[in-house]
Amino acid sequence: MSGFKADFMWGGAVAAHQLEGGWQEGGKGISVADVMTAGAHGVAREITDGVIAGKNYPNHDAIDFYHRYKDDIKLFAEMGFKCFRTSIAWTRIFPLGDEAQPNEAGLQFYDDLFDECLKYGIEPVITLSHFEMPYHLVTEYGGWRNRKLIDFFVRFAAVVFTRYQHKVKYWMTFNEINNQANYHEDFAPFTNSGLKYQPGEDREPVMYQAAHYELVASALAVKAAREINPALQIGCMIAMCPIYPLTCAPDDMMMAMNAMHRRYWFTDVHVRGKYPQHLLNYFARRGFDLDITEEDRQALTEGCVDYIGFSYYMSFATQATADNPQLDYDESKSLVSNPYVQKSDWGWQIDPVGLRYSLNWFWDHYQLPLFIVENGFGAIDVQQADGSVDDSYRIDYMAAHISEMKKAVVEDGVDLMGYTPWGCIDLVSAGTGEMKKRYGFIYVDKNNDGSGTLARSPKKSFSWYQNVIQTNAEYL
Ligand code: P53
Repeated sequence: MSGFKADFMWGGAVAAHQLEGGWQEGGKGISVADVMTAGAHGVAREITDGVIAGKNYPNHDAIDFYHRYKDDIKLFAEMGFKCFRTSIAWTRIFPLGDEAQPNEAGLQFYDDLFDECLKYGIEPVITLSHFEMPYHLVTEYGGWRNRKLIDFFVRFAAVVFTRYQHKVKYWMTFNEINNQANYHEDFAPFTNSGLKYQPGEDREPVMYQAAHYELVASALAVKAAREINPALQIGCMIAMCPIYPLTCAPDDMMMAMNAMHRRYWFTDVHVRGKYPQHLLNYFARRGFDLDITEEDRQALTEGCVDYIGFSYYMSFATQATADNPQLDYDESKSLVSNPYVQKSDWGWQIDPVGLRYSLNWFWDHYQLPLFIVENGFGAIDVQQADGSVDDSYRIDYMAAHISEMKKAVVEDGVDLMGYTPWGCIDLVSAGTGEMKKRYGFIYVDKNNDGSGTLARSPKKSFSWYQNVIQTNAEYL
């Protein structure tokens, strides 16, 4: 008896902009991902003003899934995937974002892609906005700081819900909507919300305003989905990095609690349809005067999500300091290294127990079905002359995480729908734009500089994961 339900959704996860390529094919418009150059660990990706000739934009061609998806899905089927999480590139459907009519070539592409999945009994799980909003909405409207984006997003959502309602049951609205809690850096505000800040601008209230419009848009999309087809299941998508206190000093504990409040209130609004009081009090203390209307509040209560999708890669730790008497959390300054866990080459803290803790945390707070829609180990893989890749470290990472996930289900009674490890085929890293930060069960011959044949080959983890799925993780 394995502990996972018989219909547990084992699969893999990707996002359109990180693997499709074909950035100008089929009438696709430019997305925010198309104006981000390649960076590295410790070197931020540059966000350019439009596409500038001569710069390296890794998402333009990515791993050419746009042309090779049939072969790739065949490999996913071989591993035994029950589901495949990807996103719909908004710019394939509405190239600029503000058009009245969708682009048929883009809609057709996803029809074909979903048909290919369904041919093998693989259920598509779809994110509507995964770091790839139309760039035109940034230049013309200022991104999500503009209320008009609500209508554009809801139009996009309604078009794809209507079109794919008989092919896709499980959806998520905004990928890792809470990354922007880290508003001091440029990456998350831009990828989440298309926000570019003026020098000296007070970033924090702008982030809260953009997130509010997104939460309203998400709620209206949920409402639209229910009207289109009540069988559709719409989730939110949260980046879960639980924040531990560095010590058991009471102030460290309070600091960790405040940090959790600041990073996870987004879930409260998605699930409960209203703002937590601690955040309203914080807005008042800071004097943030946000545009939140009575109509918005009503929309939020009518568009609560059906399940919680979340990513889990690592845990964080924090600590109270004398210069922060209110114990306010600032993600760019408040995190400390956890001495009890190891780190990946990119500094991500490896903490399988944190996954069990996170599952329990979500379940205790919200009592909604949970779906781990990303988890995995970004590492440098070395391909041998015979094409093989021994990624035993990835197997170790995943085995440890699946084993903790099993304890959460079997021992703690958490309701878990499925598990889709991130980057099931090597793809472009979101954070750094690198190819060499790999997550896949399938190696893709492509390098940071864009060279490589794009050939696919299974790594050691491929048959390992195949076995996990086949046995429903009975031996982990
Ligand atoms: P990369 C930060 C923290 C946790 C998850 O990330 C994050 C990020 C952003 O880098 O992103 C998610 O590629 C995201 C994926 C992304 C994946 O995690 O930076 O949903 O698009 O690729 C892994 O190693």
